[in-house]
Amino acid sequence: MTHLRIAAEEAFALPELLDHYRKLLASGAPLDPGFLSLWGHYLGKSAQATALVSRIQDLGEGRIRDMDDSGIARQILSLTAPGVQVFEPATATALAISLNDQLAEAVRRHPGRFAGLAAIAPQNPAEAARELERGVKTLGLKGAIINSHTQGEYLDDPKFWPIFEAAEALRVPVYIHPTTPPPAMIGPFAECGLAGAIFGFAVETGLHLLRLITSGVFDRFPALQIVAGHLGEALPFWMFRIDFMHRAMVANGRHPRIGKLRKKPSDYLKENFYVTTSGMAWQPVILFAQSVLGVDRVLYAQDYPYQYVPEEVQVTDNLPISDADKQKLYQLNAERVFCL
Ligand code: 1DF
Ligand code: MN
Repeated sequence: MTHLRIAAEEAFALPELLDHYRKLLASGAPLDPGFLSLWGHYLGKSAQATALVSRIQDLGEGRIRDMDDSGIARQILSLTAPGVQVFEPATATALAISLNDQLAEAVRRHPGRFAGLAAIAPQNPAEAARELERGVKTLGLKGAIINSHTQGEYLDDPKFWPIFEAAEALRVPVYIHPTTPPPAMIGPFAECGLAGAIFGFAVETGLHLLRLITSGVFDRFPALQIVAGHLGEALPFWMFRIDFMHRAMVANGRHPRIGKLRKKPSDYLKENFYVTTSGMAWQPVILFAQSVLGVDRVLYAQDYPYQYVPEEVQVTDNLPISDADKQKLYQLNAERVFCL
């Protein structure tokens, strides 16, 4: 059986965003060291950086050729990290609107090959909620992309909850994609070169996802669905201990912000999260995630163009699972969560 493969965490950037990044890098203002480590590198002169920056801006024939070469029928496109989240609120909000318009245009040109998530600027939560609604209702986008923390702030802060309220009402998911740790966290990662996709991304984003659970976001928004990459940023591996320690901390009142929840932390992970295989083309961990979250909660992603390996789908094609479960992984789970 040949599968229709949908890839759910596929990055793009556009000249307008990269121009803003260049301006920020050249501004002489104190820069987030994580941002500098990402875009100081990619907008530099190395051949690897130039090739990536060329691929990431292609929303047409070049990208479709790469998809054909790697067996991908359709990409769910999302604005690359850190999106618009590093700018001041007015700039970020306006930029998100413009980039979403351009994304929707690319999807209209290639409706069978692309779908997209709306970029939003959590810096202005009310405007972010409004842009998510416009993105879904007017532009036909399929959810929101948020590249983890926004200038050191996390979405468990109730000031951001208008975004979750909108997502829940629109019945669309929020994809929480990694970025580098914020200034208060990055030091010990950056000094040894581990702040990026190699490890720092997952630590920071896993923390972010867990904060959503322990702060009670899903008791307030029980229908909210979060999509996380990299097989849940290691949270599935931690579930037993998190449940155990959460129970103990609630019982002994050890911290004011670890309080009683309606369910166990692992229950929210199973009921309010989808995880994708982005960057994790490795059978043991995919099978592990399926075994603890269920085959309906794990979907395929490639992490194009950052982790573009043309023959990579062989790994998932060869998983020792039924064709029916493989179709869930490649196609049906994505169609359900993104309402394709
Ligand atoms: C990297 C990887 C950078 C991913 C990303 O955003 C990113 C990287 C700037 O390797 O530097 O999204 N990724 O998701 O694999
Ligand atoms: Mn990614």
